[in-house]
Amino acid sequence: MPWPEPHDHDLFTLIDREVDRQNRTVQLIASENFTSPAVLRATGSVLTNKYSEGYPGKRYYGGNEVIDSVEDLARDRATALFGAEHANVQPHAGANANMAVYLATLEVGDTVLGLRLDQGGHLTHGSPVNASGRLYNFVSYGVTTSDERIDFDQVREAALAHRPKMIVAGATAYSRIIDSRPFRAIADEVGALFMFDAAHIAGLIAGGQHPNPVEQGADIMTFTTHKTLRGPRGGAILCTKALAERIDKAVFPGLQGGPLDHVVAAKAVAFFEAAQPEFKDYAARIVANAAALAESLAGHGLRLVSGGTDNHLVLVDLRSFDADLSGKKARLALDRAGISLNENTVPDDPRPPYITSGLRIGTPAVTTQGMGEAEMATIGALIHRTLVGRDDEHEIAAVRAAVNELCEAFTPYPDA
Ligand code: DSN
Repeated sequence: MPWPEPHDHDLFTLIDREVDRQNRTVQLIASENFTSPAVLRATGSVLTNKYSEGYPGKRYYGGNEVIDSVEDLARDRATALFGAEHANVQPHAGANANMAVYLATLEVGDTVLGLRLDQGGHLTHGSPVNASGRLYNFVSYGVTTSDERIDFDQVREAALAHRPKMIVAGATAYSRIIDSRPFRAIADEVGALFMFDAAHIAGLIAGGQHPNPVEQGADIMTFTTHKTLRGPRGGAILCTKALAERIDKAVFPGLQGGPLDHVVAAKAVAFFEAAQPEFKDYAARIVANAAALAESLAGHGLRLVSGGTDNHLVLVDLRSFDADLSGKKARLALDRAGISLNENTVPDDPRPPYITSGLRIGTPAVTTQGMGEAEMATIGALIHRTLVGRDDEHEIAAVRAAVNELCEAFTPYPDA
């Protein structure tokens, strides 16, 4: 075939640089992970060439006999992994999965309850700058001021006052277990649908570390496949049989065009990997590592929102540590030191979302590369050292050297 020659040096040099960055620096972004070679292989396969609008057995294009089997395999593995009645594996992202659910179940202007952005919720849970907040009447609930955990009194009061058509649970920056049962009970009391956005914790659910919202009565569970679940970038929806047709129609043709078949295949690989016994051990190690990191950070005088963690992330409130240190300033200093994480709002944050007073720190990726509790103590100390020495380039360089040395023993892609 007339493939272009010479090799695209510019682009592939950039990819090589990114492999080097991932190999030599510490990845603590709570929503990131390292996929397996099998997931990478499926993502880079010729399935990217195919068009397959529709669903298995009901396509608008020919030549889909293999793709049908791939998508069936992905759907069957997803339903088996979470004990769901139906799966849609086509959403390109978690945001698309959430928007498809709204499109399937709500009319424009309908009332929905969701966790407020600065309390740990996601943009698609009704933020005014997101389509969810512009199209639907989202009413927010939050966390308590006392223990910074979901305030179920607030959820129930808001539900009784506003009679929502749907209640959305789930979070993007919340470090505690979310019990679906009180949400289910409140939804039943007001006749609302109950959707759980498990984008962050899908891998912890699959690995038996967190309760399964499907088993606890959620009508719908959305999730992403690339965070704790360790698959390719993408989203998925689980639902009851009763909602299946509406959900499928909302994903396609409602919201998206053709599915990304190479990504659907890689999702199937990730579901297979997550069903293996060793994935339970992996999920347990993510949680243990987050607890160890929390202990180290708290030991260095950093305040943790809610006092700690039950999942894969820690949310640090920097205000009591250093009133001048915003989340953004801290993140930029840590970036220079080779530690990647993100600034994040903390509950009732006085700073805007692009500055923030907090840091969100996650352990899925470092756990995948084999780091354990001893390394979490080291990373906690290096984060503290960077925050204190953020204006001293010698200190930053010293931390970066220590990070590089740590990563040498845990290189995620040594053969890349
Ligand atoms: N960007 C994802 C996260 O980091 O949590 C959510 O969209």
